[in-house]
Amino acid sequence: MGVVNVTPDSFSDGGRWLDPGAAVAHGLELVAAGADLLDVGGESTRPGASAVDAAEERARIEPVIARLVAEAGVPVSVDTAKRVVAAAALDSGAVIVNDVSAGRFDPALLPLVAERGAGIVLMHMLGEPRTMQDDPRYDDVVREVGDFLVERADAARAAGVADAAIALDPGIGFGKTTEHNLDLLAHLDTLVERVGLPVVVGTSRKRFIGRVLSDVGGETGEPPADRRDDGTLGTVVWAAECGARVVRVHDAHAAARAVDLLDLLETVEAA
Ligand code: PMM
Repeated sequence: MGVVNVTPDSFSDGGRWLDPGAAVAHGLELVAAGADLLDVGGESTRPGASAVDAAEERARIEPVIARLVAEAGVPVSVDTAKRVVAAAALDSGAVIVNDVSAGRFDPALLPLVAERGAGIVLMHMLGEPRTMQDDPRYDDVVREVGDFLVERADAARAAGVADAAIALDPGIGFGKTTEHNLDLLAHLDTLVERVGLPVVVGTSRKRFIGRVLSDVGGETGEPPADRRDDGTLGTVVWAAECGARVVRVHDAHAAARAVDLLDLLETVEAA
């Protein structure tokens, strides 16, 4: 899943693709590089980000989604927690709603997904973006994130969403310390097995990778977001090996090749 952020303030690439033409060109590049799916977002969910008004979010994403649906040749998802924005994106041809709130912020979102027969990604977040990094705490992060995902999948089913339309995401970096993120990734295979639905993992360029690289990579200080693709690649291969079905990345070229090689090795191993 290649990331197309049409925002001025995303932590990883804010402002780079705010112009619709630039966003579309970037989406097409991601597909040429190997992305099988594009995720278009018009609101930053970075820690402390302020909410964007639905009209502004729609204005950012609608033209980009419409053109990518026409030109990219891969399914398009919309990264939003708002029903009106999701509805507009589905009208523009998106087929999946990627909701970082897992249907908690807008109670009308899951019924919309059911009614339209769309796919849904339900992601774990502790609280909300504004405050989620204020001292997040868990007794057992792997168990609690798993409990949450199982509960939200049940909520989607209760709203009428088919099982085949649901994917779950542990929400790396959303209300988690570096240790929580590492714990979730280290036990991702357990989580994948427990939830029994396809799992999406988004580690790309996140802060914990900068932290880890500054400790082990011989870096002086934390590398900024655009110098975390090497560390990201390690987590992409790890997630795929643990059974994640989708990895959400900014650098599709390296991720697609790494996953292809992993698939090949698994085929040889099984032969
Ligand atoms: N991360 C971000 C935004 N949306 N959606 C899902 N399902 N999983 C994620 O990990 C995720 C997401 C934040 O990253 P960005 O600002 O680079 O888009």
